[in-house]
Amino acid sequence: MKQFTSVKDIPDLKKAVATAFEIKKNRFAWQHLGKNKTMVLIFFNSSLRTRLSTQKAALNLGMNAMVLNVGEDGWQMESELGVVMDGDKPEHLLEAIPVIGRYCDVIGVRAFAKFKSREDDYSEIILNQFIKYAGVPVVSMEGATRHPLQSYADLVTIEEFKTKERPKVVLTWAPHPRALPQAVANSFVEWMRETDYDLVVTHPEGYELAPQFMGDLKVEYDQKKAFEGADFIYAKNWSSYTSYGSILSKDLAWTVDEAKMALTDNAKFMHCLPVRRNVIVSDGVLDSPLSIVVEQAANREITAQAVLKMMLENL
Ligand code: SN0
Repeated sequence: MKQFTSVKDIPDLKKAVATAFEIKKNRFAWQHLGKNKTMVLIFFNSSLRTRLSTQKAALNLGMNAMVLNVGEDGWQMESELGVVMDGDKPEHLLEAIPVIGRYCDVIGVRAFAKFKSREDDYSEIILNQFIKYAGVPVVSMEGATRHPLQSYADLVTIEEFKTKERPKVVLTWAPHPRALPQAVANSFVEWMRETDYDLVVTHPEGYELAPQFMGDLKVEYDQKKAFEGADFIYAKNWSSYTSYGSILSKDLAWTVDEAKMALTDNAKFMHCLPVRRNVIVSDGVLDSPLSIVVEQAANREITAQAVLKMMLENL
């Protein structure tokens, strides 16, 4: 695997799930693969799980891992092409990326949507510059439009906890005080559509995800109806795609609570974290045995390792 930015980069998804379970049984069995290999993890945005799980995954494979927090530890970086650099950004990605590529064998990049322009965000300017200029494989640690490491862990978690061959999986929008990217939701839909699960997406009007992710999937605008008989409830806030980056609703009637979970078939509750308690989901649900958010986060280490393993096998 030369890059990992979407489900399309996985050659065989069933095999990828099997690999994750194999790694989970003995995560230290492939230390030879990463010997004398180095991963650099570059963060343009905050992180807890992605940073620690991806670093841990690299260490499990015998790699070295170095982390750079752009903006804190490094120079502020310019990404625009042809710009006169007389402002506050001393370094251009055009030099920084190939230089970083000389110090490592794999690069991980986190670069969220900036919400200045939908066109810029949806063309993944930063991630694509890394792919073009790094000279080594690139892993997306959440780009502007997708969070594939998260979705891979989500899929493995559902496979781990499902009690039916074809579970009903519901992605529900939930309120949030800030305007968040669509990346986690886009990616979740993209990965789930590669399975044969019964996938239902529910959100208020105006929160329709980009057509390239939804395809022919219909939205259920009635959240309670969507929850009926569900096996998994995946909650996430995102800002509007159509009215790009805006918050159209903070309606707490969309918060996931015990009454709504009672409509499901004893569904497990999932969220990528960090989660705003009593805004996205009630304490009662998050602290109940139905919540599998910690197990879900734990699987981030496993699937990050699966991605790095697939890359190292090709180096
Ligand atoms: C990010 C997002 O894409 O929604 C990362 C999720 C893995 N989440 C946030 O930025 C949450 C920030 C907040 O204020 O709650």
